[in-house]
Amino acid sequence: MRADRVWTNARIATCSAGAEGLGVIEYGAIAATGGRISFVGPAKDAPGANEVIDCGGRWITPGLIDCHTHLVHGGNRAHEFELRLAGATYEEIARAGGGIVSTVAATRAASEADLVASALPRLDALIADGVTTVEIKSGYGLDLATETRMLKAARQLAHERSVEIVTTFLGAHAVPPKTASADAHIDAVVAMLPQVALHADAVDAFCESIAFSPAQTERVFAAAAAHGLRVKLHADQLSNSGGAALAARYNALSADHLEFTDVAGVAAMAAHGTVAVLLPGAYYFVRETQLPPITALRAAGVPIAVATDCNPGTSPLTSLLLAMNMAATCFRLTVEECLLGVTRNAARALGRDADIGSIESGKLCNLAVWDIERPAELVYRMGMSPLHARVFGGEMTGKCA
Ligand code: DI6
Ligand code: FE
Repeated sequence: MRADRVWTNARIATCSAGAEGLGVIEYGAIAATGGRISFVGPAKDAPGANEVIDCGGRWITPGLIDCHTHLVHGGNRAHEFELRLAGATYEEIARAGGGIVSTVAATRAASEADLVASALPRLDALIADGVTTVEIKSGYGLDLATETRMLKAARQLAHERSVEIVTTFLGAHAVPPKTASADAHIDAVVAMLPQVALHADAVDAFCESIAFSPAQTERVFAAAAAHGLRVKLHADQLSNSGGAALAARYNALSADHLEFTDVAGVAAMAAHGTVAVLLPGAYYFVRETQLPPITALRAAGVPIAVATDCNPGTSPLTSLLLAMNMAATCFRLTVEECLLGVTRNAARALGRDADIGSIESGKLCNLAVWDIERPAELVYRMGMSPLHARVFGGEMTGKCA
């Protein structure tokens, strides 16, 4: 069958699950029909097409996936950054009423249009790194109206740019001001779920000594399950509260951060197929020294993803390529682990692996075309994107000639 478009003369890292390593095809071609991949293989076997694009030997990877961000929020926290430079800790700032709640005030004051407008430059930065799918969490509204507005703004971004947006309800991010207790806020989060479920693809929580206990997290997870939503968790970032094991017990798509996760947590994740999402930007920005249990995750065969955690407090990072570099430099991930971490495993962390994350027939034709000699260059550079073109749903969003 004649394809709509064929990209030929390319070196392809398919990142497909059945392949060795990155699943490289030298002298390869990819065909798109109706927005999906209809062929991937040696260029000599490619089908005829209405348009043939010669990639000049460039590399093609799946479009990158940033599977953990807080991209939509009001204001910024550059001032707190200055305070931290002067010696204050993240916990001290949070306990003194700064931190997340200061972003809550700025977000509550922002309209949906304001939220879209302020997120767009951050989204454009990710897109310039070859990103085609972005997960965006709520969690800076903490009331029904603002949480809903954040999720709607996030979904609106998919109409502003050629990008797929996956939304996550993070109502249990912090206890909002003037709330009697953390338990009272969990009551409110559970009550919000029926309405926010219309705008969210999954549910997340911040399980931590400065946020919510495992018991409170479980109440959120139970409510999410009752609404048919999969869960994820900010787990064991600042201390080990057994968050990773708790997430796994609820068949979470992912457990994220994991600096303080122990071997029992890793074993539980392996048993339940929960993806480990590593967030080296936050590790770097808060100057953490406790490394996530990389060796144990590898040994247990837990899929590892890498994301920016783009947020105003602990990771004001809008480069997924730099997150890959940090994962390699700080966490000693290999080039292959970094690239699979922002493609195949990131798709799995979003429950989207049937449609995205690798270059395979039937999946959406979301690609990144790179001006590089070898995949290691994607991890090696700091501050320059070698992106040549992006393909979203089979359509070129940049030139490739
Ligand atoms: N963990 C984090 O690192 C961010 N949220 C979370 O649950 C911090 C968000 C912020 O400080 O605004
Ligand atoms: Fe986060």
